[in-house]
Amino acid sequence: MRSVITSTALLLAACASAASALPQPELVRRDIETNCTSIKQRVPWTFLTTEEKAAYIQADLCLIKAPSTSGIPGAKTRWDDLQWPHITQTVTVHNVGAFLPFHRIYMTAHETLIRNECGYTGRMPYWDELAEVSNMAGSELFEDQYFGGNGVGSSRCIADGQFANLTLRFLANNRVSDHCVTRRFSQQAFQAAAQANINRCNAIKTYANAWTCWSLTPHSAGHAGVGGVMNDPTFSPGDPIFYLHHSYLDKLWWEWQKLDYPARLHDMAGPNIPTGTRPGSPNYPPASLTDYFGDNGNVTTLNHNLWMTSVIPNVTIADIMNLNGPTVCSEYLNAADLERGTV
Ligand SMILES: *[C@@H]1O[C@H](CO)[C@@H](O)[C@H](O)[C@H]1NC(C)=O
Ligand SMILES: *[C@@H]1O[C@H](CO)[C@@H](O)[C@H](O)[C@H]1NC(C)=O
Ligand SMILES: *[C@@H]1O[C@H](CO)[C@@H](O)[C@H](O)[C@H]1NC(C)=O
Ligand SMILES: *[C@@H]1O[C@H](CO)[C@@H](O)[C@H](O)[C@H]1NC(C)=O
Ligand SMILES: [Cu+2]
Repeated sequence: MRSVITSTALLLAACASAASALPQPELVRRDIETNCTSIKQRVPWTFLTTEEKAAYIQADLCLIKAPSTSGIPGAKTRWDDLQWPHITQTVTVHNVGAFLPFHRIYMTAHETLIRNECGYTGRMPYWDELAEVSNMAGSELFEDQYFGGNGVGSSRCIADGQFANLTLRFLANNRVSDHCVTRRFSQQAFQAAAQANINRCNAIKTYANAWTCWSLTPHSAGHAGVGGVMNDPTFSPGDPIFYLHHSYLDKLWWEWQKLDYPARLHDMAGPNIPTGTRPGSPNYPPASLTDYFGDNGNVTTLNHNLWMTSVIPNVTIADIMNLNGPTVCSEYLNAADLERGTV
């Protein structure tokens, strides 16, 4: 891990020359001392080495080829097993305070599987959406040797890239039916990744108000920009690009948390059932989902249980609030720092 002295020196140097009144997350110290001993790095996709890129794709393909071990009806592969926590809990992990925490631990669930079951040893990539906001379709991610490009024809199935033949199983409401990975690129929808939308969220002081901001435009950019499977609230993790998008969103939340350190390490709030969903209505979550929250009320708390079905053990929101803590034990590196060679 990089020394605290280096980070502090950087911070002081940066503050001295900072002219803007806007929050500047990249200038905030990144390393927070914890019991996490071998911190794992997350870098923009384009900063992975060629070997890491190939190994990362191979690791996802390994999960796609490996037989399911979960016993979930309809699951055939480990990729299906990994999708299940998101499929079966869609109504209680979106439009709620636990939205960002759930997706933070979900990134770790994916990382754990590719490292433990598929031998991935590289750094984890995120999609640096802001850097690519002017030309999403031109992203290196969509090249043939990686994630492939836009959907084609009336089916919108992807026809090139390393996941061209990926068959997904799960649809909404736990239904099972084989389908392909579809995409329908929209550069217009991707514009939501713009800096102004990030600034707007960073200017909000409490999680109670900030979580909805993050869940709107910065979140919609990757989903609606890629379109197809990615634009479905339930089965979007079927497209391997999902993990790079949500890791980026997680980075944005983490940067917001560090804007008021350490207070925001413990700032949790928001409804635990989507607002406007009334008890007794057809979309009200069943007791099988709500009974395990552990919130003792209708507000999301640090005590909230995050369930990754059989993929990795349950944790609470308290466990994942500190990205550098022992549960996630990761840090995000910015393109600018990597280019300057300061990390
Ligand atoms: C680190 O671990 C020690 C011993 O297990 C514990 O007492 C301490 O609270 C932990 N510190 C953090 C920051 O988690
Ligand atoms: C997909 O399947 C087709 C037909 O079997 C095959 O030619 C192609 O190489 C496969 N592509 C990938 C990326 O596996
Ligand atoms: C929780 O319920 C109370 C009482 O019905 C309500 O006033 C409050 O707005 C609710 N809070 C959330 C976060 O839904
Ligand atoms: C994890 O959470 C789920 C959902 O509440 C629960 O059914 C399961 O028993 C929990 N697992 C453990 C080991 O506590
Ligand atoms: Cu989601």
